[in-house]
Amino acid sequence: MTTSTNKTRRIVLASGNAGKLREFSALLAGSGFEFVRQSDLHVPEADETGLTFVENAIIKARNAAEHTGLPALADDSGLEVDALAGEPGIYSSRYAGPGGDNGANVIKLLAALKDVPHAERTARFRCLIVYLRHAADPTPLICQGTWEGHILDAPRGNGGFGYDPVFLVPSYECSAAELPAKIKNQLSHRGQAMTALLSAFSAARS
Ligand code: ITT
Repeated sequence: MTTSTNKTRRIVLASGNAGKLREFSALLAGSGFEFVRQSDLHVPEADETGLTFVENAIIKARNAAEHTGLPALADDSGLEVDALAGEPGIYSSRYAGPGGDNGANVIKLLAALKDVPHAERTARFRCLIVYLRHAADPTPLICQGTWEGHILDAPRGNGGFGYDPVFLVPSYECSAAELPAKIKNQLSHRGQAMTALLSAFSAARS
C-alpha cells in the first residue's frame, strides 16, 4: 500500500480512531483507493471546533490534506439518544471528558438513562464522510449514513468500538459489539456513508 498506479487513488485517512480505521480498511478493500493513515504521515490531530458533524469532518479532512498534499477522507460520527435530546451527538467521543475514553463514555450514558424504559431508549448513530481532493477543494464530496437502534441497560459483546456494546441492533437482537465486523459494516452508519461515497466516485468516473 505504498505506491499508486493510474487506476488507484492514494488518499490519507484523517482519523486517529483505531476502531474507525479498522472499519475503513475493510470498507475500502478492493475499491481502487490506496490509503495511508494520517498518523503514519505525522499529521497532528485537528481541533474539532465545529458545531456540526459536517463542519468537523471538513476540518479534519482539510487538516490532513494540508499536511500531506494528498486527497483526504474524514469521518465525523456520533450517537444521538432521543431521551437525551440528541446527546452526546457531535460530542460523543468527549462525552465523559476530553480523553475519548470509550468505557467512561458508556458508563456516563448508562447512568444518564438509568430510569428510562426500553421503549424510550431509541437512538441512532450518524456518520458524515467528507472527501477533499485537496486542502482548498471548494466542492467536497459529502455522504452520510444513519443506523437506528436502542440503548441497552448494560454492555454486551467485545467487538467494534465506542458505544457498540450498548447499541442494540433490533433486526439482529444483539448489540453492535456482538455482530461480526462484516455485518456491522453492511448495516452501519459508516458502511452506508462509505457505500454512498464509492457510488459517487463511480458515477464521477463513468
Ligand atoms: P477521529 O476524529 O480521529 O476520527 P474520534 O473518535 O474523535 O476520532 P469523532 O469525533 O467522529 O471521532 O467521534 C466519534 C465517536 O462517536 C467515537 O469516538 C465513538 O464514541 C462514537 N461512534 C462513532 N461511530 C461509532 C461506531 O460505529 N460504533 C460505536 N461508537 C461510535
